[in-house]
Amino acid sequence: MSQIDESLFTTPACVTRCPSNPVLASKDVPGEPSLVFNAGVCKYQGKYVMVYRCDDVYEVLKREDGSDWHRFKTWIGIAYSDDGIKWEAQEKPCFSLSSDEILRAYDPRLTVIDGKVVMCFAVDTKHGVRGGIATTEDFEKFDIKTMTVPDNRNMVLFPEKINGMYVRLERPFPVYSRGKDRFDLWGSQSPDLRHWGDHKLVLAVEDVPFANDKIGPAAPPVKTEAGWLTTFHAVDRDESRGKNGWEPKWKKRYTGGIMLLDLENPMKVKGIYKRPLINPEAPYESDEGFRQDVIFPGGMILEDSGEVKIYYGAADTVEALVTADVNDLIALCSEPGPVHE
Ligand code: BMA
Repeated sequence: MSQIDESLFTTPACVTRCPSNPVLASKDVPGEPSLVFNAGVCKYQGKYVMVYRCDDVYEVLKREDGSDWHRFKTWIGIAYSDDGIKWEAQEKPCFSLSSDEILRAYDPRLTVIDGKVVMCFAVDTKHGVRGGIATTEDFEKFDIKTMTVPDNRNMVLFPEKINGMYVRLERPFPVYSRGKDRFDLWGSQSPDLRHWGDHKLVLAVEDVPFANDKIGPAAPPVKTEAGWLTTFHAVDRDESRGKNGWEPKWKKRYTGGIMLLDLENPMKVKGIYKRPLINPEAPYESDEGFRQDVIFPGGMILEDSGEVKIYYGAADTVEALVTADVNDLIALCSEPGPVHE
């Protein structure tokens, strides 16, 4: 595994952390679940809507080395906001899945398309990790359209059909051919949200100078005149990293990256920023919580004013927000993208 140049790891000056970060945390949510993070966000029917992951510790076991092993129950909660900053979490969870086969659903992402909300989510099952896609109009009834074969997750849907097809980004896990955790960002398309095909490699780990482990899609893309602007997450691993957060060892760092995809052919990267867009630096990102040094974007809103709001899970513990001007984000994506077949 290649060592990475540490000087790459800064957050550009055009990105501003919200002064009231974290915007949602355990204390804001009924029942105060241990961790509140990795949310999807959209604007729907005049409100900002956030669906967030709750992980609640229900048992602490001991590992052979004496360290604690936390067992979590997971569900998805919902909050509403008038300004995208101050959130009101609702009493009832809005989504959870479990059966003999399905262990949990988590990491939701929201896209509004043709007046309907589409939620993509990850599903842990006894036979692997699957990516789910469901539609809803009220966040109470969800119609599950599809679940991928294992292993796949981090799916995000584009907010409009392109050349008549729904398009998604996704992250399969090729465990034999690419080496441990060397996972890339792919895309595919569908006529009906149910049947997916024409899979293409969009961005590989080696295309990202601040990743040496894996990458994946983050928040659903937003449309700009320059292209589809979209975040991704990037992971670098350092075997010398030790205890960091609750776990005895946490060798990874997660950063958020940004790129522009071609408007007509969204499987092609037009431009990319070769440094992190959001680097873990604030205490709630890098010093406190369950797994420190984790930035995991899941929601991105382009306001009419040109302000972009990017929501992200921080340290797998709380939900935070940064803002930037859309033109500054486009200007960052100035390096040419890779050419993949
Ligand atoms: C990924 C997912 C995310 C999580 C991240 C950092 O593999 O499990 O849900 O936020 O790791 O722990």
